[in-house]
Amino acid sequence: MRSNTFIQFAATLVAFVAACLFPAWSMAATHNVVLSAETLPNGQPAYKLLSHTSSNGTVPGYATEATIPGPTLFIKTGDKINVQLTNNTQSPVSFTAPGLSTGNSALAAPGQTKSYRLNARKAGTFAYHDEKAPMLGLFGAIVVDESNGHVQSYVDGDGTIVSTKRSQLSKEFVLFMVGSTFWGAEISRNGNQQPLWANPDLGAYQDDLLRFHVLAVGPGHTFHLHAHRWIEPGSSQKAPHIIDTHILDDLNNSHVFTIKAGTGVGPGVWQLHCHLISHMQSGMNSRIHVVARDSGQSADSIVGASPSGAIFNNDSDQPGLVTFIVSDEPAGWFRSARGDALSPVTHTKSLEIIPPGSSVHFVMS
Ligand SMILES: [Cu+2]
Repeated sequence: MRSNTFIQFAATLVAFVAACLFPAWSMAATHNVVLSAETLPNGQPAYKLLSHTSSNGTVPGYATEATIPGPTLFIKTGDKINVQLTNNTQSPVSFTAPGLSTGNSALAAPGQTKSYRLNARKAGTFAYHDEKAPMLGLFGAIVVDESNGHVQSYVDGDGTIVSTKRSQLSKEFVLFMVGSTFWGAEISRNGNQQPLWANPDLGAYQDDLLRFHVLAVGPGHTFHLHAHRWIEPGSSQKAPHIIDTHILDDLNNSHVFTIKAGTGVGPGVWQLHCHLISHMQSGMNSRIHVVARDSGQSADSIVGASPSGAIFNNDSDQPGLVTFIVSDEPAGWFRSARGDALSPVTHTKSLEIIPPGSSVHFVMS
């Protein structure tokens, strides 16, 4: 009895000391995230968020549909994530987040459900994706923020570096650079997530604080945004490098920065693109329109072509997008992502039928 009391006292003391020394750990949350993998109307696979519960209670407002990129998971350093993935596609899929995963990478066969575990030991934005064919659409971002709420500082018009909290951000953009396309998502100030699909036109009011999470899946890219400058992550606080271009040189790179929209340049339409000229010429181009708050113009982002948009056999008011997989397979080297479903009608997997105004996307892995 007496030794039990001592053990309880010692355990309480250890917990108290740990909470004092490592406050982030003591506030760490466990997240249970339930996902499915779905096939979008154009044949591309995508992750869909079914539920997210957190031991600290707060979760974002997710899109109700399967999206590319998949849902953006916002967590804090020290948090744990349990992911349950159900595969509703016709091919095996998986879930991995290099840098966060704790060694599990089991494939879920069609119809199967698998579980994965992640630990967020350090702050940053990390890609999660399918291991086998991530470039087709099964990818998304996990944002691990410091528990004190600080995010990347921004550079003001006069060159001053201004420290920033997440609560000050007007919007956040997630941009995946894949093949010849930017895949975008927007997270509003209140946490609501909206898919922006392929090569969207981003929107913001002048002086809005915007955080960008730029990630690459597959071969590397060089991100460049016109008219804005930001701090190179990891450069010294005293003499930070100010940049407007960043190379993402492997599968799991990410680049995160905060800007003040239009600072030093005013309202305008600014291009963002891959600086590898061949990628840019192939379509890896987007833009951000920055409008004055009193101009009466809309600061809403304009969604790009969508895998759920109007294409043959899929009616929609949105502009559609078809995707071809370019491979070394004899005869099938140029195959629509929905080639299996389409070929009874078209008698080939290499033909797509689209209305004017649609987009065509190529994936070469
Ligand atoms: Cu590129």
